[in-house]
Amino acid sequence: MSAERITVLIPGRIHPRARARLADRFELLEIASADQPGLTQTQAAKVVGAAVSGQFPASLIDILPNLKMIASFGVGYDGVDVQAAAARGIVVTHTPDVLNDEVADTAIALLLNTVRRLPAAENYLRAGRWVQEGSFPLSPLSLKGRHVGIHGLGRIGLEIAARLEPFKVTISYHTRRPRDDVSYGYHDTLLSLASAVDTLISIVPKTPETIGAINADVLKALGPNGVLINVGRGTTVDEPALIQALKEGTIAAAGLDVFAEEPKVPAEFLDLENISLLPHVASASIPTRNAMADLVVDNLIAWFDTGRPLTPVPETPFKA
Ligand code: A2R
Repeated sequence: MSAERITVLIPGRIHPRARARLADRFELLEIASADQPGLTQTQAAKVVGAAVSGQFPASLIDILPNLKMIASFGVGYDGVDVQAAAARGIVVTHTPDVLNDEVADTAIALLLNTVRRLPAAENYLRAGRWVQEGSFPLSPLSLKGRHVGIHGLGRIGLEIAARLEPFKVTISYHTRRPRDDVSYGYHDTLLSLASAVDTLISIVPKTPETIGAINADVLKALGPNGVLINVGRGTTVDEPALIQALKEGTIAAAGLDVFAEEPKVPAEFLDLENISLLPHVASASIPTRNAMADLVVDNLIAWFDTGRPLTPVPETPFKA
């Protein structure tokens, strides 16, 4: 199939490098919002591929009779209705692996920031308080001797574990199925993992099962020396339960890069000193986001040139 005259829909904004490369190769149809596409029937009928960073609901899939492929930006693809796509035989791709190192690096940075209160220490220096008030207070917590539980030991979780090893912490994990290629201790429930460890790092996708999984019981099990780090999806954490746990000392501290309703962050988090907050930047370096953008485009090109997508999601596997 020639790629030259294929129309690719872009609902909302996408990385500029992805847009520029797509414009070189395809006819682009850009709409402001997936919710209110405002397409004529003729326009909708021309759309064969799509590139998206964010939401691609079933309501949009339904009005595109000739759609064959949706290339989603990011490893998590919870914004795309993959069940609706799969039911129509539409392939969905995502951008796994190219962001593993960046996200794992950020997870370790956020862990150290949270445990050692390094952002607060820098703010203290910048505010001139070192000169006026003397040394920054000692951090109540240390990474030394901790037992870290990883919630989700997939592509990124494994890289986080590898980076933790030189810190001489003990490592355990919870996934639905144990891995046979690691020697870390396995727990078949999240509650069991949280009871065994004092530090929990979450890196799981947003699914019906993971929504609210880190709840009041899990936080209680983590305990008063407990530290929670979330670099996966904000919806995994019951945010009101976490706010209460941080206020009452049920756990010691938390570090979050992700939130349930981004970019909104609950105001109570901002008032707490025992939390370190980042605006969903785990993969947000120029080189890594460029690699993700390239994989979006390369998936579309590969699919239309060879009929074979590079990185389909498990729900829409490639079938020859
Ligand atoms: O449960 P398993 O054996 O399929 O292991 C996966 C685990 N996982 C879960 N663990 C506990 N309870 C669940 N309900 C559950 N669902 C999934 O999460 C696996 O170890 C891990 C996901 O790994 P990957 O599919 O390789 O994803 P990757 O590339 O590490 O990214 C993780 C997530 C993305 O979906 C984005 O939402 C976020 O990180 O950036």
